[in-house]
Amino acid sequence: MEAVQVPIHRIFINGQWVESASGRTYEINNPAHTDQVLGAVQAAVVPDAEAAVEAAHAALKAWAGTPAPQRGAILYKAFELLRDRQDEFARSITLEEGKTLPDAKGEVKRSMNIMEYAAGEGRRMFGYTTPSELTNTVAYTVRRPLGVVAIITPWNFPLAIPAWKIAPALVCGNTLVFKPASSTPLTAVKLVELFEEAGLPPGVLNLVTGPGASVGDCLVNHPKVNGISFTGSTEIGSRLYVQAAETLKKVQCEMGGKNAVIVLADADIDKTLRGVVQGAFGSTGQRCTATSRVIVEESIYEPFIEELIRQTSQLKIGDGMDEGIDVSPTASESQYSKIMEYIGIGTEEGARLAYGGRGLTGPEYDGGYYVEPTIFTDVQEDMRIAQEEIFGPVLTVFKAVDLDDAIRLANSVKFGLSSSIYTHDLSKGFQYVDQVEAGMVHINSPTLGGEVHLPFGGMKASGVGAREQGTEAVNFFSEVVTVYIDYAASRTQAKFI
Ligand code: UN1
Repeated sequence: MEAVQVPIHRIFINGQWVESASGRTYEINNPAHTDQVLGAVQAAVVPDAEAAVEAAHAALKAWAGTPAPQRGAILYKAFELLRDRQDEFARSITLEEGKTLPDAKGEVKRSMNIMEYAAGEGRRMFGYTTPSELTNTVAYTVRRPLGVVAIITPWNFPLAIPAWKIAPALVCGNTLVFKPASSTPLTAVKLVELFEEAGLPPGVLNLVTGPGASVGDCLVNHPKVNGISFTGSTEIGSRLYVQAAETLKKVQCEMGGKNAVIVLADADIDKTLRGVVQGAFGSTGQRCTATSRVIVEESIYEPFIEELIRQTSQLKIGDGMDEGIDVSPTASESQYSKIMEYIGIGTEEGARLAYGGRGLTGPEYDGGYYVEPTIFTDVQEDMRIAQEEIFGPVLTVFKAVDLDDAIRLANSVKFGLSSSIYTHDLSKGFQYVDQVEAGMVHINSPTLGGEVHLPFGGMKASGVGAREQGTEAVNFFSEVVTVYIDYAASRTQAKFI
């Protein structure tokens, strides 16, 4: 076959698109058709990361000194550009990540919301004033940027997660080094181009692409990096947290989940099933808020499972670019292998494979990383498939005696990201809200997603540091400075203790 020329993208340092010091590039493939090469990007190395940090450091003073409403205006321009190019961005996401086009469009819309919201924060960079206990004294707080911040993002939301970190970080006056996941850098390149076009000054946002470890280590250890916002696995996040402590960086890690839906006997079963099926198999289960456990009250267990299997069997599996697809391929070969390995583990552990479980082959599927939506029943809470994050279309089902038992099961994992209950019993719903160990709690809606003006994140092994999005993001990306002014200059020594 004739070699097709693919675009080779550069990294972005100090306002210039440059080649990596490594002199190496690598190719990105479409997970639905692995022989389709979408483009090539630089395999950045430590000197690139160092140059990016230096550029960010040099740009910091001027950007931090730019009034926040002006910083917000640049974000608003970037929002408008994204609004104009929604379809192009959605296609880019589907091509490199594999999610369905409607999901990708949703991700773009969410990213627009984030940028629009963060732009407005430029006019709401509030501190507060309060009476001092001393005479002739004014006391108030102001916000300052953290400084140089490293933004490290995963492959499953190539646009939205970068957007929800970068936009608030920029409006708070930080300068950034952005390191996207090695398998989804193409949408990241587009996002950085968008900010460049919106008028961001050189050095404020720098991009390094490529496989992680050494570049990531450089950013995490670098003395000129003041903060890190990371989304990814609990394993990498906890290592990063330890490492960053050495230089006392501010850290925000958004990590894994093992999110449960509790279904009580009084729930509207039809709506519940739609929420569970969407939560478990939408986006091919590759999101940290995906539903991976469903805990069903005993009295409705059998009919619920029967209907769950029936609805799952109707899902249409295929290339995310095609119309009417519910479940698209997993994002990469390593994802595919990991998910298939867990399906094997579940079977060996003695859970019952009630539906699915196969990697799909055949003319429609060859050349893509397709896994069938999979349901395990008779799952014991100490099994690995009940405890570990699989990050794929695999749902484990549990039976609970009553609400207390269901909450106990929901809390029986190390994670605490998102959770949901389906019930019309107000009292039970509120007991659940009080007791469930999760950072995001839903009643009668799926475990997925969130609104951009509300905090996003989890407890236990799902997150450390401040929540993302909403006003919490501004709290993470800024330092609060407390100011006392003795305007009569009347005191010779401090009066408060
Ligand atoms: C969502 O559920 O809509 O990596 C967003 C993840 C999460 C984001 C999920 N940080 O899947």
